[in-house]
Amino acid sequence: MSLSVGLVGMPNVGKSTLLNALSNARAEAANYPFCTIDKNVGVVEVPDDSLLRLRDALQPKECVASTIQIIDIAGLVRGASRGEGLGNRFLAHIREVDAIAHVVRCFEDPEVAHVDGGVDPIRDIDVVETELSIADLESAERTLERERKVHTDTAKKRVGVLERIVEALDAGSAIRDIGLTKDELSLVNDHNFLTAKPVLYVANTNSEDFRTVPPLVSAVIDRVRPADVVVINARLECELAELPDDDRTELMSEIGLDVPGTVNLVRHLFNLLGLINFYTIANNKLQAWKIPYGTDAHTAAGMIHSDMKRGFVRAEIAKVEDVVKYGPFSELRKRGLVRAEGREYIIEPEDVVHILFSV
Ligand SMILES: Nc1nc2c(ncn2[C@@H]2O[C@H](COP(=O)(O)OP(=O)(O)O)[C@@H](O)[C@H]2O)c(=O)[nH]1
Ligand SMILES: [Mg+2]
Repeated sequence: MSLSVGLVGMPNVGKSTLLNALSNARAEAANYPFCTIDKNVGVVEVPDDSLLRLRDALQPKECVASTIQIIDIAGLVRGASRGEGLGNRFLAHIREVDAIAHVVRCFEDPEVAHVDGGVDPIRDIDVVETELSIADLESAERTLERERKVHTDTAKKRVGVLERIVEALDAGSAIRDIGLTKDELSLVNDHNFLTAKPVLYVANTNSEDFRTVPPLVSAVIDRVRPADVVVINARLECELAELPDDDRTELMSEIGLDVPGTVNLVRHLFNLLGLINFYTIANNKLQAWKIPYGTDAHTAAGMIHSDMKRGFVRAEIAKVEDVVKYGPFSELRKRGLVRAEGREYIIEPEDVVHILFSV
């Protein structure tokens, strides 16, 4: 399972700089609109305190964190839905991601050109969201026209949902905000509607003091409420990433950060994707596995190995805290700290999982 977040936004807002800071994948950061024509992909480890605590306690030979993919999608401009600025290709890339991190420029810098005049994150948000909505509207209307000529029950249901979608988009709402049920959405989501995807906003600032919120960022927070806004200084994060540990800690405390902005961002993206981690320990290997929150033990077993799903007998569940305190499962069993659960058990955060199976 490879889950991905797309960095979406106007050109020159700092998307590639951000991906650089986030991963080793070196996207080219240049002061030139459209410098990223092909999508750039970074694979980022999910920062995970529980995994580190388990590692310190168990000292396994190998420790594997879970990862998410971050895709740098080239800048969107006004008119993208009509094909401006390589628009349709960019929109197609957004269609493939599971969630959107909408990067907005909140930094002034005379050296960095702005495609639409001055720095104005609210206008930028409007431009990008309008383009995504128009793309969805066109695709919904096309399908609606086609489905109205079909007279099956499913087609009728699809028409009902599509009519609500068209009405909402016409009124300026995003599909994610109109309260469609999962079933309703799955009836029509072969389109991979852009405005149905979960979104958070990344306010890229020049700030060197994260104890206060710059005015432009406040404006963004007000504009997008109740969506999540992550404040970051992408350029500074690139420098942070290259510093030796001591210097990094010192700089972070100077600017008022408890953790690097990149770590904070990836945590928010992980939540945005609706994921949690569970853990396995086997053959001296400790591993974190990401799953959508609400996944049952049987499905989770299948992510580890298809045999474990096929031959599933039961899942033994312990808690991270107990493993950290008392050590491996053999020790926990003696203390009555291991629960046996069946295939329907919903995996919870902080679960350490041992699947019993027989094939
Ligand atoms: N001053 C300042 N410049 C930045 C910041 N983030 C990115 N830039 C610069 O803005 C320009 C465009 O950044 P880039 O990451 O290529 O933008 P993209 O088009 O959104 O991918 C580059 O010259 C970056 O160095 C920032 O936080 N502050
Ligand atoms: Mg770029």
